[in-house]
Order: sequence, then C-alpha cells, then structure tokens
Amino acid sequence: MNGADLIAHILKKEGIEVLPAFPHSDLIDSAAKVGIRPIIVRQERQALHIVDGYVRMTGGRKLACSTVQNGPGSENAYGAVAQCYGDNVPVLHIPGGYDTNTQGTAPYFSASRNMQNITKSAETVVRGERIPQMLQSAFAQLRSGRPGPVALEVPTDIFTADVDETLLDDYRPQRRSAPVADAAETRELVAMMLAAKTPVIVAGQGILYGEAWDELLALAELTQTPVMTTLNGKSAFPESHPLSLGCAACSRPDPVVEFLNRADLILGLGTSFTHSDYITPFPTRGRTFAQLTNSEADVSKDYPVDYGVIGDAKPSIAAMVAEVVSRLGEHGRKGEDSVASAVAASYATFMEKWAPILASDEVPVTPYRVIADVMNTVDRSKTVVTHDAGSPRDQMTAFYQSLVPHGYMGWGKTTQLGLGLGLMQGAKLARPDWDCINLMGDAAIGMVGMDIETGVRNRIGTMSVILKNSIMGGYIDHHPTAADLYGIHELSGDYADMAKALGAYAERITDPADVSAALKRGLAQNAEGVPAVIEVITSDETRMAKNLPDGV
Ligand SMILES: Cc1ncc(C[n+]2csc(CCOP(=O)(O)OP(=O)(O)O)c2C)c(N)n1
Ligand SMILES: [Mg+2]
Repeated sequence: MNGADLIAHILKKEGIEVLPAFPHSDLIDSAAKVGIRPIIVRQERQALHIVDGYVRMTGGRKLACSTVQNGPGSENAYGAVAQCYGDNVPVLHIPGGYDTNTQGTAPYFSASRNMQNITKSAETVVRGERIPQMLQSAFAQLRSGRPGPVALEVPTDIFTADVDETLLDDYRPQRRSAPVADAAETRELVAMMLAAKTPVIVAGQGILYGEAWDELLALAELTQTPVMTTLNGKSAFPESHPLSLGCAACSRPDPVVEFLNRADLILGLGTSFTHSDYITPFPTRGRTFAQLTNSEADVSKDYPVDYGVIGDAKPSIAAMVAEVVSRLGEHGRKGEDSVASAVAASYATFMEKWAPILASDEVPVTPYRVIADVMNTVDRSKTVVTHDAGSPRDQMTAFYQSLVPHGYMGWGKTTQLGLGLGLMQGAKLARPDWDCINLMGDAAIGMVGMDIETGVRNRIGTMSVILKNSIMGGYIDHHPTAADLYGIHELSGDYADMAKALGAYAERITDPADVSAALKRGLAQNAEGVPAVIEVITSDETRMAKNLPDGV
C-alpha cells in the first residue's frame, strides 16, 4: 500500500463517494480502486466548484474531496478554494505537492503556504505515517465548528511511498459535534424576543448546516416573528410562509426593507451578520442586535451586537422553542395574525409593481419572465436552483421563492462568475433525485462553459439557463469611456450551438411563450443524464428590487 492508497481507504471510511479531479494525481487511481468515483473536469477550478455544491447540498452531512496535480493544477485551483473560504464551505482539497527532494528552492508552488489565508487549515504531509492523524484532524475541522475548506498537500513522493497498511486500523472517522448554547443564554435570547415590540429574525446558512429549519419554523410561528434569510441562508425558511419577508441580499423584496425599518430587535440565527455588497445592510441606530452563531469570530464582526451567543443552530433554537413554550404555552402566539397580515400587505404592494414584469410578454424577453417561468415550471419540492454573479443573482434572489430547505443555493460573499454550473453539478451528484438548475449570464458561462462537457461525459444531468443579453449588465456605468470607445461591456457567442457541440441538449429561445416548454424538454433530458442548456435571448434589464432600509 502506498500513501495515495492509504488516503483513499481513509476517504472511504469517511464516507466519501466522489472525487472531482484533474490529473495527474496518484489519488485518482487509488480512489477508483476503493470505489470512489473520480470525475475529471476541464479545469481545476471546476473540481472545487463541484465539491462546493455537493457539500452545500448535503449541509456538510456528506463530504467530498478534490485532487489536482502539484504546480499548475494547484495554482489553478486557488481561486475556487478562496470561494469556499469566502462562503464558509467545508471542502476537503488534496492537491499534489512537489517532491520533498526538490522543495525549498524556487520556483515551487506550495499549496500549504499559499492557502493559509483561504482555508481553515492548510498543511503538508511530510511522512506517509502522518497521513491518518492529519486526515483525522482535517475531518474533525470539516465536520464541526465554523465551516471552511481544509487543504492537505501531499508531495508526489509521499503519494507513492510505501506505508504500513495497519495504519488504516488506527483511523477513527470523525463525527459532527453540535454544541448547545448555554441554557441561561438561550433563555435571555427568548426574553429579548418576547420583550421586543417589532423583532425580526435573520436566518443564515447555519440553519441549513445545522438542519435547524423545523426549529426555526416553530420559533417563528410560536412567537409570530417575521423571518428574512441571508443570501447564503436562502431556503432555510419557506418563502411562501405568511411570516416570510424574503431574502435580504443585494436585491430584496420591499417587506425586508419595511420590517427592518420598523424593527426594534434584529435577531440573527445561524448567521455571521456579514456586511458585504451582496447582502442587505441593516440599520443599527435604535436597534438591539442579538446573534446566535457557532463561531466567536463572527460575533460583533460587522455589526454592533448587543448579545452574542455561541451554539449550534439546531439544539440551541430547540432550547429557545422549549423556553417559549414554557413561557407562553404550547400554542404561543399562534392564532394572532397581525404580523402575518402586515407582511401580506407589504408583499401585495410590492408585487403590484413586479407581478406584471414577472409575467411580461416583451421581446427581447426580460430575465424576470424567465425566472418566474422556472419557478412555475419546476417541482419546487425537489428542485434546487442557483444564480450566478452579475444581474442574474440580483434578479433572482428577490423573486424566486424557495419552498423547501436546499431548494435554493444562495452564495456570494465572494462572487466568482461561473460558480453556479459547478454548484449544480455537485448538487446533482449529491441528490440525483432532484432537478438542479443554474441561471447564468454571458460572462459567467465564459468562465466555465467547457465544463458543460464534464456534465455530458459524466452523465450529470443539470440544466443551465443562459440569460443572454450580450453584455455585462451594468458595466457601461463602471467604464463609460471604454464602453463608448471600445465596447468593452459587449460579449458575443452562440451558447446553444456551443452546448450542442459539446454533447448537451440545447435550445435557443427568443419568444417568452416558449420558455416553459423548453424548460420541460430540458428537464426530460436531465432525467436521462443529459445536461441541458436553454439559451434565452434577453433584454438589457435594468429594473432591480433594490430599495434600501432607512439610515444605512
Ligand atoms: C471571476 C470574476 N471576475 C469578475 C467579476 C465581476 N463581475 C461581476 S458580474 C460581471 C459581469 C456579468 O455579466 P453577465 O454574466 O453577462 O451577466 P449580466 O449581468 O449581463 O446578466 C463581472 C465582470 C466576478 N464576479 N467574478
Ligand atoms: Mg450578460
């Protein structure tokens, strides 16, 4: 047994089933020998994106691993590891490293050195015998605490070095630990909620990783507290629920704004309360902030938090629910409908403006019509959709209503164009019984388009809806002179033709009346393991739901 074999056996013990990769890495062959499926991508970045999507889709309950070669492979994977770090995704990355006999003199790319600032941990294995202990530590970090990527660089001669196979017997698979917040602290959170006049809950991706959606729902209903999600937390709370305000992203439904304006308590559950261009800023003056998170590094990070509590979402919110029941009785405030009525009134006013746009017959097609047609065509109880960077994100997050946990994959603390395709390929591998759809613009497909062929070759039947406006939306404003003189915002290409040439099912749509039927035909192909690309020629849509709360 060599080092790569030992790693593969340990990955198997940890329940790893897929290994997105790009050669050469000895781990690819060793993984195949133990029944872990290698998936060869067209560039290293995509391997990480697929693992990223896989792990998000399982809430970290099933992990996956990527491997790439030393030097160029490891260099090319860097950006995608940084994306996982930005969004706190627990991805295991095992890049090759230069032979230990050649390390220490330039040039050699050291993943463990270079990835220090974009991982939870980045280390190099220097002896084969260290593999079990180092992987045990890696998996402990992947399974518990604040999620994040872990890189374990393996020099080529460590992959090939003979190791004692009894080392495998010492390996202990690592389990997830979900610490419950201190009882007095959860009681105090509830006391703050019940004393507040106009509280709102901000639900983050900690709800998804903690699988705490039932507890969140119970807490919201018992206390009649309205809920908005963060961008990463979208789908943690059913967006059709009478207490749902929607997703507080770079764009947002007006109920988010109105309820933030009147809020006296902003209670974050499973959120880092991160301030970013892609997240709705919260007004702070006159508001109390309380936060439940599993990481002390997130408490009071970007907002003045009055009360930060450390705990895993599920057991801690369950404790809050028990406290509410003990104070208000088993039905709590259920039956009082004043908050839900106010939410409904706010939504009705908001949709007066937007419903006609979502149903618009205009040609070229508005992206909003496409988003509405996706939403109304798919079975949202077993479909996950995601946006891409650029206008598709801002057009989707406010209007695509997710109904079930993981029905939407929200991302974007850093926003790598093209991530959406790999996320959905990973989601499909994790949940083959679900439909997985990414919506992306021209620039986004430009980053990863060849990896449609990865889906074809590996029979990963996802759908990509291309919103083709032939520009980088909004980019004239960033570079007016260059746009005027050189057209730097313009893009061209026929993506349906390209996708067909790569072996996918593809259609180009120009009439809004054809969108829904094309989506159905694409989904039928997906069911046969064939990726689908639906290219829709869209308008340069500039209308956005971007009202801001007062005082931000
Ligand atoms: C890797 C990367 N580089 C640059 C950006 C900055 N960026 C964000 S959106 C965008 C243009 C998006 O254009 P397109 O995909 O056509 O979508 P549209 O807004 O036109 O719908 C750019 C350049 C980014 N998010 N990621
Ligand atoms: Mg575009």
